[in-house]
Amino acid sequence: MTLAELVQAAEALWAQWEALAANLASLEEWEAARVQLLGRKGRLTQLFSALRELPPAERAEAGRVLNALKERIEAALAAQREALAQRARLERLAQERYDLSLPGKWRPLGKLHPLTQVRLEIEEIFARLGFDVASGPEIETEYYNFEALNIGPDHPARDEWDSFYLGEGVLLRTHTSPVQIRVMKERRPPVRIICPGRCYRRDNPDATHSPVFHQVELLWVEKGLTFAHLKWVIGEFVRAFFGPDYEMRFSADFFPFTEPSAQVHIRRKGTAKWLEIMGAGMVHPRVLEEVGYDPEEVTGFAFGLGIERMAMLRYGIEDIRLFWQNDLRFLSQF
Ligand code: 2NL
Repeated sequence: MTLAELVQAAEALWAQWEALAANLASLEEWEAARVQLLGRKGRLTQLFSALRELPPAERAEAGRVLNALKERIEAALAAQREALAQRARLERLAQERYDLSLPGKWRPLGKLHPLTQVRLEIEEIFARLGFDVASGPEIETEYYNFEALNIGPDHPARDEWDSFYLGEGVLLRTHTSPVQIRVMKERRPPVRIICPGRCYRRDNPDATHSPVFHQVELLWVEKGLTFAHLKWVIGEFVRAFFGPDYEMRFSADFFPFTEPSAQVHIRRKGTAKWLEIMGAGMVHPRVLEEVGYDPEEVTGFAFGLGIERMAMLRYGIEDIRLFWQNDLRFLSQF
């Protein structure tokens, strides 16, 4: 091969590259072209090998020609690669474009269970009156659940059938009163608390009974408290929870842990039916003594209400089992 032939071959190679470059459609094709031209067995490499066949005097000139060609091809390849990459990016972006006419994904909003809503509402009412929220264990001993509350061993509520026993002297609490016993033993009067929580009784489920239910109990112990203060607190609650259209009535009742004891009814003004909303009373002196308070020095009152019952009265729900069936047609109404 002569120098002239080599220069011609180099020009032919450039012409070939230009034809090839015009048709490169993808990065894969670009890579194939690069290997064809610059690869270890590529055309340009072959031309460089041909240098050896030239007379030594012509090799420098031929080398310059080939190196210049190599630089041009490399620069052209780099430019081509950038153009192809840009095209690929634009194509991908075009495919990714959002179609704002597509329907959105429907994500239903969750909300609190009606019993939770009612509990929080009751907590807020009493928080405004200065009561703290206290809680305690659902697994209790007979002492806290019964004995400290003046419920002796022969009281019918101690019967196996009314409580879930987990072992000797250990049971699921049947009310939240044991929380109040625990708090009173920990603190000195004045004590002003409400105790919301889950309770358990061995009732057969029906429209008004559930073996698991929720209670809020209230306790206020301080010097000089009377039944009149109890009526005031309950009256404030009735007005806040049921509204101004209700009147309230107390009648005599009995609980081992209060004396005197009462049940409280409310009635919408102008209607006939009285609805029972809670049991209440002045804390029995024996209960005060049991927690280390002096009944000659302080008095207290307490009441207990069922959260399910409050929710049923408020919303006109006739079957307590609806709270546990988790039917969204029911739950979504609250
Ligand atoms: C009801 C009646 C009541 C109490 C709960 C109570 C707690 C202590 C001391 C005295 Cl530590 N009393 N709690 C008092 C009266 C009634 O609940 O029928 N609830 C649904």
